Amino acid sequence: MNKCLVCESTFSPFISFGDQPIANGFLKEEDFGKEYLFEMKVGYCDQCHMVQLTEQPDREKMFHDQYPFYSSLSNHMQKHFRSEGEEIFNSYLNKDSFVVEVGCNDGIFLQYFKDKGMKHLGIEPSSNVAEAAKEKGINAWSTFFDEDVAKKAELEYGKADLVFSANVICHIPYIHSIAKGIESILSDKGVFVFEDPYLGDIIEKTSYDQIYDEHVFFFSAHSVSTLFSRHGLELIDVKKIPTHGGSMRYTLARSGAFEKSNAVNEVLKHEEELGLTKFETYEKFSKNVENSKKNFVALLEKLKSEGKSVAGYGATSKSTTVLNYCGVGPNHISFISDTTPMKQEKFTPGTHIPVKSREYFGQNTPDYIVLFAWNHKKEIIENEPGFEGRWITYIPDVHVF
Ligand code: DWN
Ligand code: SAH
Ligand code: ZN
Repeated sequence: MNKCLVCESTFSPFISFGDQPIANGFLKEEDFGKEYLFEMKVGYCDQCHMVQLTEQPDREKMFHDQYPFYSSLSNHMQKHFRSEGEEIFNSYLNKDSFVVEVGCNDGIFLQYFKDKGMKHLGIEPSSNVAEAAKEKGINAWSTFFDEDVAKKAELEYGKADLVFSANVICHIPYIHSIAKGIESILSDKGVFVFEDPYLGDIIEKTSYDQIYDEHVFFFSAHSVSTLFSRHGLELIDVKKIPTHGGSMRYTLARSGAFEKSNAVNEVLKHEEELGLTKFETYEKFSKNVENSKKNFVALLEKLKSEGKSVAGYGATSKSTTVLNYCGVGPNHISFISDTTPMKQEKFTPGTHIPVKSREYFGQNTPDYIVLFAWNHKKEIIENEPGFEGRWITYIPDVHVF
């Protein structure tokens, strides 16, 4: 039995992915023997509806001065965050507002507010990416956000009119400290807006690759409203967004400060219909994941027996779960192409597939390529008009296109 990180009720896991390494722990050959592994299991708490990992590595093992994910490498994501900044500004802010971002990475979201000359602060523990933000003139503190850091930020800059966070809140197990910090720094009419991969999409698409060490929570409107209402924050709006393979944007404010949009009740109702509040849904998901693995391995085996060459596109965190869970290594996939300099000439965590540059891919074109960065499909297909091989995906099921 495990204890819920939100409400402390006990629950049993519904799936195990076996031993998994640090998803972003790309490594050199001399470090192959020293990898940290943990058993990755996921459970559903029927008391507060939170889907969660039962165990997560220490935060310093994942977020440090060599964190290899740089948000701004995707042009589509840059556009997404610029228009999102604009939308939030028009709805809730003015030029004198103060904006705080939890997990600003290389500054992809704060850039818009910096360009407007607005007061802002990014809090980002991975110092290499925080440094990249600072080089763009963004004001950032390189530390883990929590209740104490929120107090320090308030002392130095005052109350925040917007606390924003994208793809970060679902990474933080000490969630009550985060909620308390946000509640304390928000101004009376301030809003807390955050987005994360949506549980409904994960279930519908069998996108089990969203499950890896960094993602401790898989949110729904049910779990988010239950969690934050314990801290006096009310879910006032929700919006489905297409990023990261299907996400939800949640807007919260002090209870009673704003009228609640109809969208909240609509999504809550939709979640009941999807079965997100029923354990059986997760048992079924677990079976779908096993099937996905069987089909993925069978396809790679078949291509191998036919003598076809297969590579990968995008050395994502998500691919670490797929490769390790399916037991797929350099025998099946000869290399993975990725534009991140910090990942290139290293090997994938656990399975040790070489990561190569886009130029290398251009010179070593395979017959088939597995799209591990499937969430960037549109951008990638646009960028690769000359690729004459076939693409493989495993979302929502294993197929070639
Ligand atoms: O939640 C998280 C999200 C925001 O980002 C983090 N925990 C870690 C990370 O997850 P991911 O690694 O699964 O993210 P992406 O955005 O799917 O990673 C894309 C990878 O593909 C990057 O390494 C860059 C690479 N890439 C590429 O080689 N060519 C990306 C694009 C768009 C390209 O054209
Ligand atoms: N917001 C960016 C980055 C997401 S990657 C985007 O959407 O693209 C997840 C980020 O969360 C990493 O940069 C990591 O360093 C940061 N992070 C992890 N724990 C955190 C914490 N306690 N406070 C602030 N940021 C945190
Ligand atoms: Zn719970």
